[in-house]
Amino acid sequence: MNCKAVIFDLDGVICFTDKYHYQAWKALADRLGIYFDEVINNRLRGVSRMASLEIILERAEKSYTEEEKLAFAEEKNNTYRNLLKNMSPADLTDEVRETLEELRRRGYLLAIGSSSKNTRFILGQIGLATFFDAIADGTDITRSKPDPEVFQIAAQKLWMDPALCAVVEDAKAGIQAAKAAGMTALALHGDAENCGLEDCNLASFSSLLDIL
Ligand code: B16
Ligand code: MG
Repeated sequence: MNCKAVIFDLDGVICFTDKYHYQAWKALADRLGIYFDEVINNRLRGVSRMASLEIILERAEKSYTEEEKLAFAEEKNNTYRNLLKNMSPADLTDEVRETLEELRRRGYLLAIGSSSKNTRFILGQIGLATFFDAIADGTDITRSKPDPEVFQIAAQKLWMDPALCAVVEDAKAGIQAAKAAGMTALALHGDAENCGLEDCNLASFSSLLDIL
């Protein structure tokens, strides 16, 4: 594989903030009396906060104004950020940390490509605030995955040809985004696995070291 840079999704790949997203959306949905479960939650992976809210509101019995929706999104984000305060470097697995360090030793450029506006806060919590060569996140983009924008910006920040970038993703929307950006798409966990668009399924995070 001709690859010089690896762009990692954050939520569901580097760390498991997905359980906190679920808890925070569930609290909001329960308060509003809207049915929400883990299956619906899977559709939120890699999707922006407002687009996630729209998916949840598909089950609502009334419609809400834009102002109300913005307030709901803020309420969810406040709950989510409170949960993120519980995270620490212990939430980064040895496997992920050692694999990242080995990739760096082998000379790959390493970046984050996440839809989350909380990316830098999360990286700080798990001790990776200054580790990556570039970060492209929800604060850089106008369109979330499956649009390729976040990965294109990550490649630009690395000064790297997209064709030489591999993306590691847990969401089908992320695999679609990587392919649309002209990158190699590596699926790990989630609905990315066997979605039919990936170039390769990773058995584990550390199997990156065998594939690259
Ligand atoms: P925030 P990723 C995505 O992160 C999450 O998978 C998705 O569930 C979330 O809605 C999105 O970030 C926005 O997050 O509300 O923190 O801005 O998988 O692209 O790293
Ligand atoms: Mg993800």
